[in-house]
Amino acid sequence: MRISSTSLYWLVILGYLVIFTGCAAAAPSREFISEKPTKDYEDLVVGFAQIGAESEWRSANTASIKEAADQLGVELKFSDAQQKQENQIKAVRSFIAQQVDVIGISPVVETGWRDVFQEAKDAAIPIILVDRQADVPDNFYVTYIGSDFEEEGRRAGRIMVNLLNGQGNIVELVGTINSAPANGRYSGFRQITGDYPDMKIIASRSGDFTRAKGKEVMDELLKRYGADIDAIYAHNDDMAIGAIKAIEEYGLKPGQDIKIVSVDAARLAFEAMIAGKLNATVECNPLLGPRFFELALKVANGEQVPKWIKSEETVFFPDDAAATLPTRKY
Ligand code: GYE
Repeated sequence: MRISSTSLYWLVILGYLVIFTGCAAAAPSREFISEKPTKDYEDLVVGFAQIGAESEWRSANTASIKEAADQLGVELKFSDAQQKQENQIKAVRSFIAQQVDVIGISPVVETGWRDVFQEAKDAAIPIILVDRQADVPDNFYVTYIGSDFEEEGRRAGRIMVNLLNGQGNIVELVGTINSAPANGRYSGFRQITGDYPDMKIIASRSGDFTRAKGKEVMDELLKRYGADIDAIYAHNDDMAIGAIKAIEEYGLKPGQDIKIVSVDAARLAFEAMIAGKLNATVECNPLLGPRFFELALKVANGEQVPKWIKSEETVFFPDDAAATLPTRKY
């Protein structure tokens, strides 16, 4: 059969039309392929693996995160690990299973995170470290929001040098063993006091960042060293408050017979300074909620963020405590 050239021409055109319109109908538009929709706070689902409620600082931190989520309209899945790493690991796994957009975590200790962080990485869920660092390579988390713990330790060290005129016996109430703030505050303090051979750290014991443990450890240290103790360096205010109680029960005057420097600058520290029982507190800011969600949104939208968002902090002394207390938010 012969096909005329005109018919062939129309056949080819028809063929093109069929193929082209078919493809166009089946394929999504180009715009849809190349651009992911930008998320807003209301679209954001965030998992937060909190440590627990060991201190005033922690309670303020939890409140800040929950309030910020509420105000911004973010869907927050919040888990309290009751100070146990295994619970935090479980929480992260459950956030991965629920396919949240971003995971925030305050790692109770520095080590032991690689496997579970790798699982989040495999699921393409970014991790933001909030408040405490983890000992993992840089590419296991997008950013760290929090303090410079070594600098806090150095600040406490400088204050202690002044209080003791470079000479005296110090006992140290360490935070949770192997936690980032305990490690940083421990080494920062020594970077300063190490230059003063007459300042001796005669004991260094963990009070796990709690008031009860701070009191318990201090009871024991007072039994052992009694009035030989010139000063206490407490890694947080709660342990300092526990120690103050122990000193009073022992019959000495906290803030006078035994000088005390602690970290956090929570309201209870201001009250103790006003009462003359605490000599200084080094600030550590727990109000990280708004910053955390701001970064979580950026990260969820694929924006670049700095690797460390450092908190700005200062130190406080009894002289201004009464005037400053009303301005303190935690
Ligand atoms: O100093 C302490 C809390 O990780 C910086 O944890 C935080 C510390 C804070 O229990 O009070």
